[in-house]
Amino acid sequence: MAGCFITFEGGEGAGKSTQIERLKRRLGELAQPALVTREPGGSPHAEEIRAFILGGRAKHLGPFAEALLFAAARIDHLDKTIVPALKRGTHVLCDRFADSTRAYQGSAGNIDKELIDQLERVTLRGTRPDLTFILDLPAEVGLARAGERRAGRGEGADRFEGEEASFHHSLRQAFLSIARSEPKRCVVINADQEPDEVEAAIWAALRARLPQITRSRLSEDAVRPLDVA
Ligand code: Z5A
Repeated sequence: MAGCFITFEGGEGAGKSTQIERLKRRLGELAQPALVTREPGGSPHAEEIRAFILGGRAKHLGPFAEALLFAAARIDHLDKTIVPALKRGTHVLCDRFADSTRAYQGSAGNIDKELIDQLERVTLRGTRPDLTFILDLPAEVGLARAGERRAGRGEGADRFEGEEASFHHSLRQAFLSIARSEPKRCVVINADQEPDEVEAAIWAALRARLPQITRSRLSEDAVRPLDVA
């Protein structure tokens, strides 16, 4: 594909949205087109499924049925948003993707790994992230951040934020285990530091892993006519 597919993963309040916006801004300064999207959601039908799951209406169906709903949303998101953007050369910065199903429904929800692998294969149909940032921090720190933000907005906890502390601890281990098993794709970032420091760590990793997108397209455009001449 012409664009790069970059996903951000981690527990609640890890700072994914904050860092995705910062990365989009940096890429914009280099004239690298980037689309910000999220899961569950990212396309009109997937957003409907998001509201259903995060509203807690699928909880009684159990983790496997929830995994199927996340997969259904992901299929629409891939077909309507992600794949078309990558094909036209736009980089996709996605807040959560298939690793969240592995961590939340697979590890923390106790679904057999082979079943999750099979579901992932039929859902993704070959479209996998080029790079995944796993924003790592103690569960308590992330939950406190998410709680503060919710209180500021007058909102209550959603389906997953309301889970017990042990669930959130096992999530952290699940994401770290994914990173260990796929070191070429995944980079673990210490998210328990100032936003500027997290941003710098992400940029350094991006320069090392996908250097082509950290170069300015403006200068490429500027030299092209000379090359032709
Ligand atoms: N889920 C699933 O179970 N299976 C799946 O397959 C998928 C998802 C795809 C989506 O929730 C839920 O769906 C999620 C997993 C599940 N569980 N929950 N809950 P969501 O999209 O509503 O929420 P989230 O993905 O967990 O994101 P978040 O809680 O909004 O956090 P974030 O995007 O990582 O963080 P943030 O919004 O950038 O920052 C949170 C607050 O911390 C905010 O006030 C910031 O200003 C502050 N912040 C950010 N960075 C820092 C630093 N470095 N220091 C201090 N404060 C900071």
